[in-house]
Amino acid sequence: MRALVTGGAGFIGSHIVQRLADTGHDVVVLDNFLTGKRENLAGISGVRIVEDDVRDPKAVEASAAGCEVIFHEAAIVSVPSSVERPQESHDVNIQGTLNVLQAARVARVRRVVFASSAAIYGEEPTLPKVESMRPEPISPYGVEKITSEHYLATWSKLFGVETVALRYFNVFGPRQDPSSPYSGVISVFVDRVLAGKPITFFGDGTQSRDFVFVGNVVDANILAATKRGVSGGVFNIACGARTTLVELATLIERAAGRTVARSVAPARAGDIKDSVADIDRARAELGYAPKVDVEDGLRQLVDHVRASR
Ligand code: UD2
Repeated sequence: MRALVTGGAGFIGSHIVQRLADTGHDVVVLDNFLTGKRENLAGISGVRIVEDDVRDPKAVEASAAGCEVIFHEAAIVSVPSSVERPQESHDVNIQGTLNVLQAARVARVRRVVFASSAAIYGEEPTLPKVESMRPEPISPYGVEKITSEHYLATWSKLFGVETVALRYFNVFGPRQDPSSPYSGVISVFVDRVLAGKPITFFGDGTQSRDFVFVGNVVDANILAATKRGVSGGVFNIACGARTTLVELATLIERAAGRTVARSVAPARAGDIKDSVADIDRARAELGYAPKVDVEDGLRQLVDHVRASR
């Protein structure tokens, strides 16, 4: 098949592109290269790269022509930047999704698979998070993701475009950029441990997350693109297991074969204490199973970062 991956030069997008290309599919990448990198696609053959923006409906429409599936990964992924610059975040994360859905309609794309987020659950304290819970986003980013989900479900009802939304929890793996102040904690800790530098817990390190290796997320995307009878659905994508930051630091040190100093700093404003997903729906309806657990994923990541230095 031919597939369009928006944000295909980014962290998660480039892994989807790689899997598609490795399994013989034609891939079109639409990326504005603001945070995506050409080097993320280096060595992947059979990929057509379009340098343009999801905010431009014509660009999305042209890229979608002849595609059977769209994986919509393009987004401004930072919660804090959505708070600081809500208009820009809105334009990319909501208008971008609408443009993708319209392009899918015009180009008669069979299915759109969308990168949603655990951020839609917001302050809802119940654990684990189940898809049937009422969304209570507490950031513009969360609002943008749940709004996009509503657009997807509506396009599937109104226009027959098949849609699936995947609510990613804390995704980690190779190519996640550790250099921004809001980089995922695993990318930061791995970078620092391998450099022998101290790590900092924002808070006391007892907060927990459901960390999921990017390879599992790619598996979920392929299933979401191909499984029959799931159109209009939303699915948590995680491991269904909780790891505290203190446990995480120890696992990373073990994988790296060295220890570093640990310090604490004040908790980040708006930080949630614990997050873990119920993944029963994804297991039952998509046939999803996380093949790589957190420990294995950390080992793969440490090896990758070490080799690329
Ligand atoms: C994740 C997603 C975000 C959104 C959100 C929804 C990532 C990278 N971000 O944010 O896009 O979906 O979930 O709830 O997956 N921390 C430290 N030290 C550090 C860096 C981070 O203690 O050097 C803490 C941080 O305060 C937080 C935890 O680690 O308690 C995880 O932080 P994160 O930025 O990796 O991810 P999160 O859960 O805030």
